[in-house]
Amino acid sequence: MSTIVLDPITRLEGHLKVSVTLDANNVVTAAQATGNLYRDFENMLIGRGPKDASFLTQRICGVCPVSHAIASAKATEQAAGFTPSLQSLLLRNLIQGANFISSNVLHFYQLALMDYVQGPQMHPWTPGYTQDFRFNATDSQVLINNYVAALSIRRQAHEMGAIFGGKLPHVGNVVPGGVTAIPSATDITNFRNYLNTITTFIQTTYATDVNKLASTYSDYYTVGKGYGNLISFGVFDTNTSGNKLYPAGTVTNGTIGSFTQTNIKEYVGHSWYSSPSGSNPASETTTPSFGKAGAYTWLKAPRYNGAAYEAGSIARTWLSGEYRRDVSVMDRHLARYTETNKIAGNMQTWLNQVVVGQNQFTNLGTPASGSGIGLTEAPRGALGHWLSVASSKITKYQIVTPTCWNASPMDDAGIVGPMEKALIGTKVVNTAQPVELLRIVHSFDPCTGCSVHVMSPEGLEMSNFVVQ
Ligand code: NFE
Ligand code: MG
Repeated sequence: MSTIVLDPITRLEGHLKVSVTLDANNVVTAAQATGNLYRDFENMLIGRGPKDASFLTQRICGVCPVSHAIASAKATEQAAGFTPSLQSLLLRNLIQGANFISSNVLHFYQLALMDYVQGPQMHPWTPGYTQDFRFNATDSQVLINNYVAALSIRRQAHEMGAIFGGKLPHVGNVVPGGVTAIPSATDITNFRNYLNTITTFIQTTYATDVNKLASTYSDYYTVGKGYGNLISFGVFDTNTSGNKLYPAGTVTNGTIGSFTQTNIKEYVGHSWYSSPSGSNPASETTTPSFGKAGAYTWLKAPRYNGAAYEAGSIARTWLSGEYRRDVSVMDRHLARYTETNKIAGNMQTWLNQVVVGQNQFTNLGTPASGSGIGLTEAPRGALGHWLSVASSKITKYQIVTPTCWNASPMDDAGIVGPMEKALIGTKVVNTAQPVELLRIVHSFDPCTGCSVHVMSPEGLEMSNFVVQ
């Protein structure tokens, strides 16, 4: 029996450690994912004005801030009994769509692809692993060129989103009451020009590269398999009645079911918290307790009806029916591509529906009391904000992020999180270069900045790679 500790895992957002135990054949028999960062957003929001939360919670993350703004605005709007106009929903879709494209392109090219392509012998590609690179020199060079081209596409996706968002990554225009931007004809033309350029990249370069990866590494259709349980809160409103491009729902052992937020509970038996375990976020509290016996992470363990569920593109595309295969490393990459293309196509439709010069923003008063739940999807999956207000101040705020679903620790019933489950059973060919583990972790596109909303002493140790 031996162990491998990867800490920190690079090319993801935040600080994540993964520890695995191997048997005599170098097959993973146990895995622990550790979020090494504690940030306290849920407590720091208490006592503040609810309308400020859409600005503050965006600072959880620079990769998915738009989804936090929308979840927060929705929670406050629900507490105020307000439904935004169609124009506001369309503008939110366009800003959030730009952010999804930016995030998914970033993930494929900058965060994941270099697990499969040997980069030039320079930073940021060195030292890097040398294990199991299968592309020939010509293909490798093409992929590296596209890595660079993707940086420009990502910038353009940000510039596109900023047309209606005000700026990016953290937008100023998405607030409770709608979207404050009043689109001009020039804004729409500029947005469309960006969207056309980006769509061409998605449909040519990204499509070619993700399919090339899938055919060259087809064995990864059987690596990193999850529970087969998927969850989505639904995203991209297509009308004011709640219809969405991607519906909310669950997939449980391959069977599609409904989604009811009251079935969500968060467990902290193996997390560094002393607050009660097993509460729905509406009644949950967050009390840090670093070093708690039996705990190994700052992430809580959200569960749906007591089971672990995976969130992300694969959940959305499974429920919408556009990618309904399996759940493996390669399926996650293909699902992410599939939805990126679909979102870009639908952004053309939403752009056509936007009315030039129309201001449908409502300057909401601060709700004096009440509660609200804002559910949406971030690029990495299901995102919820649970809000309670009394005397016009926040009295409770709970956030459950996609990476909390995916990189969650073992819960109180002994069920491990989806990423831990995906690691177990993996054969590591060369324990000095456990590239298989890196590929599995990266396929989830984890973000620990989001998921552990004070650096621990451990977090200060910026490089520690132990193979025993
Ligand atoms: Ni920091 Fe996030 C997304 C959220 S986390 S990236 O997408 O919420 O999983
Ligand atoms: Mg939380």
